[in-house]
Amino acid sequence: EAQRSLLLSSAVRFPPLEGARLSYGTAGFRTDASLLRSTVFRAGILAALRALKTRSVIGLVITASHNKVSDNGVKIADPTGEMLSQDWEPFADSLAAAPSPDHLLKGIIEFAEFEKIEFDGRKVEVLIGRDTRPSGQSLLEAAKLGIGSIIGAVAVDVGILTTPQLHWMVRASNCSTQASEFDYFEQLSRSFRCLMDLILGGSESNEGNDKVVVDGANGVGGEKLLVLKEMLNLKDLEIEVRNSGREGGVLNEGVGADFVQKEKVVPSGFGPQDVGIRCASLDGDADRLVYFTAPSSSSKIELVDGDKILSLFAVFIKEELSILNKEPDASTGDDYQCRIGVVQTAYANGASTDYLKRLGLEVFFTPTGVKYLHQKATQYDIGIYFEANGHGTILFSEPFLRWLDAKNNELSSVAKGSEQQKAALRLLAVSKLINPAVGDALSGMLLVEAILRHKGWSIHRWSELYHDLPSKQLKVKVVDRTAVVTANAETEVVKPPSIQEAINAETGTFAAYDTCCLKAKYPQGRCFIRPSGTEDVIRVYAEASTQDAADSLANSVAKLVD
Ligand code: 16G
Ligand code: ZN
Repeated sequence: EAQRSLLLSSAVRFPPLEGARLSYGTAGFRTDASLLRSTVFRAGILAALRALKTRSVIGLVITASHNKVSDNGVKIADPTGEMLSQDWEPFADSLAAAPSPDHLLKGIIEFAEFEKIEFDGRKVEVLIGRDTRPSGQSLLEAAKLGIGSIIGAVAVDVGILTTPQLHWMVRASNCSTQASEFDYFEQLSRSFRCLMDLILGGSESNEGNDKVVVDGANGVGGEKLLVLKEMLNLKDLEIEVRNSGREGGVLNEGVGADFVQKEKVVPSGFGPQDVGIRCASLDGDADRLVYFTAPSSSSKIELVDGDKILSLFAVFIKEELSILNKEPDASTGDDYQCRIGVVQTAYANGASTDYLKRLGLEVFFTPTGVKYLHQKATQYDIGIYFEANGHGTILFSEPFLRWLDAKNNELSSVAKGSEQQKAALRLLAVSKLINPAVGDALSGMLLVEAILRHKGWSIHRWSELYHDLPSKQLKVKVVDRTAVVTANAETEVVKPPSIQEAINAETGTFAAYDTCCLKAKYPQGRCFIRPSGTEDVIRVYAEASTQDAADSLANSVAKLVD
């Protein structure tokens, strides 16, 4: 009864949205910030219920990532730091859509009964983090009230954080006592220094290569990187941060990883003075990372995207594993069949997939959205996942890490200081450096820097791992994006039925008996369409052996959708 009246009294303060109906998409709820208060209040209730259900610390992040500064959004992090479990998404949608406080209350009671959630007053915490958007403060208050309207749930404001920091803190809170932002920085800097100590001896001279310039998207990432840099106190790597937001630039406006990856031009604040220098760009909440170099003549940058970061990580991990498993003289006999898997989406450049397969790796495709990639990656001993847009990380299974630890202990008595033992230590350091909850631009960047240093590679050498196939992305505005339904990790349209045939005909995917006499319309052509998870559009992606061909394929398929 007390619970009912508490909920009703706060719910009346957050009238539901008229008209606009939000759904908990790939990135939670996201829209213009002025429309979000009621939704964030309800997301607070959702997070509190999730905390009661799991009896664990839950996270609530207020961010709209790479979207414009006037937008905002809210999403929930589960106890492991992963995205909210997908079976709760329909409930999130119905909470957000409840037309009145009474409906809201009724929905909550029914769901709580169904999920057997007990309101026994035992204390559970919800950590609230937010990005630098000015609307964050008022949405934070709405989230607090939502959480506070569930008896037993306590809102903990952890301030302005990158999205991956919040996910990391939720995960850490549920398995250790060291879960503060300071602990996050400590862990990153300790494991990075450890990794650097293990590679310095073997690497070639790195002259001219000891600097990286980072575009902070005028968001939270630049500021946090400056803190991390202080703690790292590096002598052999200079990190210069631009667009940290301190200079007054606007969040994501002409800056940031999304802008750089989509437009293929330098972000503002970068120019001819940076030719030849390794540059990196974070997105507005620092969960995406891309690298690039400034062009000397043409206006297009050389882009080193998520696929190439993935490839760099894969090459390195594979090499370290083979060092670890070679050297039979030092071998302790207990071999472990480590399953490495690489997870990509259909947006991955075809050249990257070919390259990874040539390395002998198992490559798996999932639909777009971190929750899908992450889940698949957990099925391997070492699962490496990345979206082309720069979001990704490496997951290590518990059994593998236990084996690695034991292996390292044994090696330290029989083969102390050997390359084999160093490989074990390097892999252990990587597992501590990389964020196990979600893609993290800061930890990802430190890992890239360490690997480049280890291999003595410039950004050009890295970029030359393979050559991207020319590609083109378009979006077509539609009234109802749900009319398009896809299968096979979004590579095939199943509804409306005729579209896939038309795409095949356009791409030149003929039945086998045709290929001997017909020349493919687009050599290396590949094209797919999918409904966006964040906007009312159908996205078109095309790839072919030349830019003109990719453009023309994308254009003709876009016409099919219109
Ligand atoms: C969200 C997803 C991102 C995906 C993007 C696609 C998360 C945390 N973020 O930003 O992974 O690439 O949506 O957007 O899952 P789209 O569906 O509009 O193309
Ligand atoms: Zn982001």
